[in-house]
Amino acid sequence: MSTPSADMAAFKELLSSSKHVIAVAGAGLSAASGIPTFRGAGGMWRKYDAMSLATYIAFLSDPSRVWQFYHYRREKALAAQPNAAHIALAKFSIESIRKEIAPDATFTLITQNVDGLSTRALEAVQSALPAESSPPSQPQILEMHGRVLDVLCTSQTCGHRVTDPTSPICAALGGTEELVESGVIEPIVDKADLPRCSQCGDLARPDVVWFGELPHHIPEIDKLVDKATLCLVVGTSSMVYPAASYQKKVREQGGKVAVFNLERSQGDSEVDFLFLGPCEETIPQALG
Ligand code: BV8
Ligand code: ZN
Repeated sequence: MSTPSADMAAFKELLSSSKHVIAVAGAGLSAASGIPTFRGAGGMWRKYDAMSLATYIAFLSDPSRVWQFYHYRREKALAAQPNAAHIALAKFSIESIRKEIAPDATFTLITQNVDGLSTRALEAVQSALPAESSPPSQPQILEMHGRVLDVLCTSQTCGHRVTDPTSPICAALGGTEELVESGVIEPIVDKADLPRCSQCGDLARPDVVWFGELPHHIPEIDKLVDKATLCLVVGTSSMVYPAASYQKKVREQGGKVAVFNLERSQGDSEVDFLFLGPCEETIPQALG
């Protein structure tokens, strides 16, 4: 396998003749917006490995700690703005704009991120344009791991889910986000004071996909991956599955893969293009 090319002109040439493009994004896409990545800072939140908190078992055993982790991430998401990479990907998903760059291409962004910034970027781009003449031929964004501002009732008989942007989501969690920095012993928030379901009053959980849970939109994503001729991999360590498996699948079916990352990531020595640098710079160059 030859080494990946860093020739942006050659990539733009390929993009202009691509038929079915997907982008698989991870936490690095939102880093420039101030959202901590999973493995940045050693993947730690307070003294915990972030990955160990993103599980249902962790929630069952310590809902206070897990809710403080998600309250911290909610507040980060609420304070953040989409960056130039979110905007460039959003513009590329608008058919009238994409046609200038890749006339025959379809495009969907598949994001692992739960911060909602890609959706906010698309809404901002769409509001600045006249309405598209026809609806997009396929979904523009698929948030496969859910959204951190969504909450889900833990009662099996209720299961009410709602987007709740309230800050703080409940009084008892207010102010705990500061404790991350000072590293003080975390408070224990009584279960009764944690977020409750607005329908039945039972304990609510963050409505994100935890490890061991099935990601959203899998059948749709599998179809898009199967027909993809070009896969952009943006700001992900490519260590979480099934998202990490898509680039290899596209390559195996004869498609091309371009990685956009600040540093080397899993599987990137086998790809066609590797653009090392901040994606908030390289993605606007690539899609502009
Ligand atoms: C599942 C929501 C069954 C919560 C998250 C094989 C197949 C299927 C499953 C597995 C498998 N092997 C193992 C599994 C199990 C597991 C898994 O992958 N484990 C890992 C640890 C090995 N997967 C699951 O459990 C998944 N469910 O498999 O169900 C199934 C599946 C399919 C079909 C049928 C059945 C569910 C996984 C979802 C977990 N939830 N998020 C939350 O956010 O709290 S994942 C979590 O990690 C985040 O979403 C995050 O996005 C994601 C991945 O991390 P990255 O995004 O890559 O972030 P990271 O910090 O690692 O890297 C950041 C990168 O950005 C770095 O490379 C850095 O260099 C770069 N960067 C930084 N700044 C910039 C930058 N790049 C460019 N510019 C910059 N400025
Ligand atoms: Zn309920």
